[in-house]
Amino acid sequence: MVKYVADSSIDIYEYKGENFESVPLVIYTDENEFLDDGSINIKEMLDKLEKYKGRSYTACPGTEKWLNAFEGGDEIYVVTITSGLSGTYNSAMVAKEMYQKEYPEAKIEVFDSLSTGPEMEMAIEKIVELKQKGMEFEDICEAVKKYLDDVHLFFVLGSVHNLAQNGRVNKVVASAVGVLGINILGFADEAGTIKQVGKCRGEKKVVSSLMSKLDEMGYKGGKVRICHVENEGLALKVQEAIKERYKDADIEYYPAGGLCSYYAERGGIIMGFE
Ligand code: X90
Repeated sequence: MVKYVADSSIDIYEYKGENFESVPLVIYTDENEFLDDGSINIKEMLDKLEKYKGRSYTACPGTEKWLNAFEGGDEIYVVTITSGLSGTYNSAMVAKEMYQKEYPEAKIEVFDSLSTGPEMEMAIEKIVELKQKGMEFEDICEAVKKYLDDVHLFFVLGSVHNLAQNGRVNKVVASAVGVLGINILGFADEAGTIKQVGKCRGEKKVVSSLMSKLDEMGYKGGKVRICHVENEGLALKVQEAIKERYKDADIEYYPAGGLCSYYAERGGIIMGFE
């Protein structure tokens, strides 16, 4: 059986009736635990976190959660959040070894997205597409690695409080924390860590800065996937701005899942593009 597996930073919990499984990360405060299995009420979680004065943190899935998701599969494609910011990839790799000890015939590939959210979703789309074309396991693996080199990730965040609290952004970025109304524009760099590329205030500026960054990165009308944290308005504006220049561009947006909502925080958007 073919299985498509990703950790929950992918933002989706099912994929077009395919044999897809999302493996949950967990978001913690000392009072609450949010298992990112699609059941989190995002608005409630964000409200609670905003009021909460103590520390909050996240944890990657343990190997047993991966093994559960692999169970029954003999051709398994796994996409994880960047190994540069999370132990998720490592734990998936350990699970892969354990699974293959038990089922030596099973084929498993774990792709380190060096990214998160929409870029992972785009990888799953690509894998399913190639599989449906009848491509072989090894060829799919090679093609998807190449594809991930050509997909990039941008994000716009109104706050990096949770990223900073958990040591996932450097001091320069963190120094902008708490400056109200300022948005941080950044991207996933080659090492799969967070690079800030600018700051801006106001939606108009955000959209125009994003557009010029897209140009700089060589965007030419390819596929775009956007997840937003309670900010459908901004996602729509970005879509419109891109469609003005590339009217046939394949663009979709959707609400972020638990993990990305926690780190991107209310108002944030994350965008993957070819
Ligand atoms: O607990 C864990 O192992 C999970 C840690 C995840 C930390 C980073 C999540 C970032 C989510 C922020 C904007 C996009 C970042 C680009 C990544 C290279 C979203």
